[in-house]
Amino acid sequence: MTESFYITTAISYPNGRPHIGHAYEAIATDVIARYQRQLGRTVRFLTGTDEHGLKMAQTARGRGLTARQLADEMSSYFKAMDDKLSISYDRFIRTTDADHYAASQAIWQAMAANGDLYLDRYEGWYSVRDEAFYDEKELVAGEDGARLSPQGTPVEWTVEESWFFRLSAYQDRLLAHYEANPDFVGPDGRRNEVVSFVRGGLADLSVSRTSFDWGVPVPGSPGHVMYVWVDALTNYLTGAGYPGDASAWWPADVHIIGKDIVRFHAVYWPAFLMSAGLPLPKRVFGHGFLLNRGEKMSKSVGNVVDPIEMAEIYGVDALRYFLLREVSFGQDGSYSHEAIVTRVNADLANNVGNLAQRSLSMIAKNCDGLVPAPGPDSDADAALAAQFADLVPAYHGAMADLALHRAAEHALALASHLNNYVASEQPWALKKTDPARMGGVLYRAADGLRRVALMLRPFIPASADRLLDQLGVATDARSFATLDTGLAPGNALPPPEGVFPRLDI
Ligand code: ME8
Repeated sequence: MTESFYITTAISYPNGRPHIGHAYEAIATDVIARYQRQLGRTVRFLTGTDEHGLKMAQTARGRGLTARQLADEMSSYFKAMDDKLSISYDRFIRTTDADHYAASQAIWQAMAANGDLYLDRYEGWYSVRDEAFYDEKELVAGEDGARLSPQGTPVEWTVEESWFFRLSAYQDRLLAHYEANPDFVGPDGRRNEVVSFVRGGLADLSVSRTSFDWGVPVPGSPGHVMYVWVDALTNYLTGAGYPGDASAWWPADVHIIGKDIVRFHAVYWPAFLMSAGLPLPKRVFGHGFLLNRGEKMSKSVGNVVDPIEMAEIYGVDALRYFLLREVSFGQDGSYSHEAIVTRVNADLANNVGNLAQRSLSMIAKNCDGLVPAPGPDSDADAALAAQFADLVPAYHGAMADLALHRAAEHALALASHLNNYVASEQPWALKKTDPARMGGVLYRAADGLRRVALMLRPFIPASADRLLDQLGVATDARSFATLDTGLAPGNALPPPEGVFPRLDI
């Protein structure tokens, strides 16, 4: 049996079209999923849309639609974005799916059976934009003196009968869990925020609403629908087969989410799971926000850039590569047209593309298109091998730490070393003097390119596969298990063609 790996994105609110922040999260998660598959693991990758709640109900009303109609329309754009961006999800879940209602009601009943739910009256501040309840002490003053959530969104005073979850009872168990599992929340800065939030004391959480009906009905409590975050978080269990046998996938290996929703995933979610007697996810990782030239984007500000349009302008792999290489995973990052063009041209067109161009066209011209024989190692060859011996483990280490930008950087460093190797070994000058050595140099360049392509494949799947096609690597020989299985001398290669077009400024 191969080891399994279960990975999820946040599920997005389909109250508008997807923006580049949604694309960023989907791509990052996809890179990890593809990497794990390439390691030989059996991966389940879940993504989808979070369709209930007041925000959806209000947006729909504003557009003269039912919430269901709005969700149907917008959810299809999220799925189309994923398909456009080569997101290799195994299921696109919608929280309006029938099995998700069953899972949400089952976890509710498990929490109730554990004595953690009670009926009371909620009086407090609610932000529809964040779908979150806030304490008075968390609020900040807006420019006109109005109360705003810590995220800067409007809040309204809410009074209604509500079911409560006994979150206060979980403070010690949560703190013990963070202590015993230092990797549970990442990156470290987020973990510290979570720990100090929980140390500050936890109030019980309002977990049902009666003022609207767009949600999962609370079992046995007519008029109550679940607070949207209860059903939203449960999507991860639905995707694993809960309330049936979920053990093939659950607990999840990692939830990839944005930094603004770490509290929901690292405090509420583990408490719900503890209450229901279910194992906790192994890791919650909060990535940073993507800013347009340093400015936060949002649907209300109106500076949203359509990720599908961007993929059409730059190319899917170029966009994927840029976002993952340019932004330190876990930190905020900025993008601009100039930054994309500069990065893609330097790394893909000039570095990897140049290496492919040089090595493959010389093999086509000077070796009859056949993979040459490596011949004995020179000192330069040993130095090149030493660089691989350093950087390949560094790449895997960075991937394991979710330092995705660093993993890409290591792969690119190898491409640079290979270009330098070709430049100093000058195979073109060896053509007349030492054709066997020319073949040896080209062999090492091409085989190095093969390894770089395998390492970049999670980031730029289509382009890496085209490189591997040109290197004559069989489609079933593209896992990391084959990394050290060199190209077979004598194998005939297809005519080379450019894979990384240079972008125009
Ligand atoms: O939060 N840059 O949905 P959502 C990077 N439904 N990531 C961003 C971003 C940006 N500018 N803007 C948003 C929700 N995100 C809930 C999640 S999960 C059980 C429920 C990220 O559509 C955001 O942090 O507002 C979140 O991880 C995801 O996009 C969906 O955001």
